[in-house]
Amino acid sequence: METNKQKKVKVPLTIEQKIKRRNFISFGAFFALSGSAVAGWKWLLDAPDETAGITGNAKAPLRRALNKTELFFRNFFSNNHLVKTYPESRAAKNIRVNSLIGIEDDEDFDPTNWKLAIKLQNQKTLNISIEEIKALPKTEIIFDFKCVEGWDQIQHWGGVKLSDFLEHYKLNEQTKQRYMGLETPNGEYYVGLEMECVLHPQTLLAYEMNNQPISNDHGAPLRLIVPVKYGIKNLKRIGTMSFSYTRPRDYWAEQGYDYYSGL
Ligand SMILES: Nc1nc2c(c(=O)[nH]1)N[C@H]1C(S)=C(S)[C@@H](COP(=O)(O)O)O[C@H]1N2
Ligand SMILES: [Mo]
Repeated sequence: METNKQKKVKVPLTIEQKIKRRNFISFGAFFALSGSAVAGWKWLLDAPDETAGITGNAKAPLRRALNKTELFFRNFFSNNHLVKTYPESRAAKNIRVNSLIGIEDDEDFDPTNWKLAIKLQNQKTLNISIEEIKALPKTEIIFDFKCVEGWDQIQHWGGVKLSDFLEHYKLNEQTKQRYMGLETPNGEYYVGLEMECVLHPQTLLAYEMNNQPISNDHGAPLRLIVPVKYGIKNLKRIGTMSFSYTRPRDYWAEQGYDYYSGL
């Protein structure tokens, strides 16, 4: 007996047909993916800018993502890890000079009258000379200094541990605040640091580079050396120090760079 049901026979695809089909799938996937990439990019471009404040110049969704990654890495690494150190023989003889914001055109700067000004509550200021700072116990560090612009160099710095300094001047009460702000004497370059990083055992108020007093270009008479951060946070020629519960202003964060800038 015959049925009118037709039997379906699967005809194997020819090579040409197979190629055609694969081309179709891969071009389809390519256009779909690039389409969504363009749409995503456009969405980001059209997104509102973040409210300029302590950080600036980024799209709001991008800043949210940056803050999330920062939180992740802060929990993951924390400011408590020690940065790798090197023997003195590895230290560079010629230390690279990067930017000179707040140093270069400061005709008013007088090295003989320089004092570190520590801003306390009630408008009080504590002024400390370089001799007083040099009289405190000295610590040296040889580590790989890293600039966000893509260079690094093993450098040798000497000075007082910032935590020793704060303890010596009985500033423990101030360190209960969450941040420290540092600025050049003319206020043109400024950074903000979380207190864990301020109190980190490798953070120095440095007055020596390769066993010599720091030269002007590198921030004489006193600069910050904070190995757990990128170069941008290592302020040269400190003029003022202050404490706060909220993030202090930060030169590069205002330009869109990461506020935390940790390593
Ligand atoms: N006052 C001041 N400090 C500064 C800068 C600056 O322009 N002005 N540049 C920062 C950057 S981006 C880096 S990488 C280091 C470079 O320090 P160096 O010039 O001693 O190598 O200093 C940091 N501290
Ligand atoms: Mo830098």
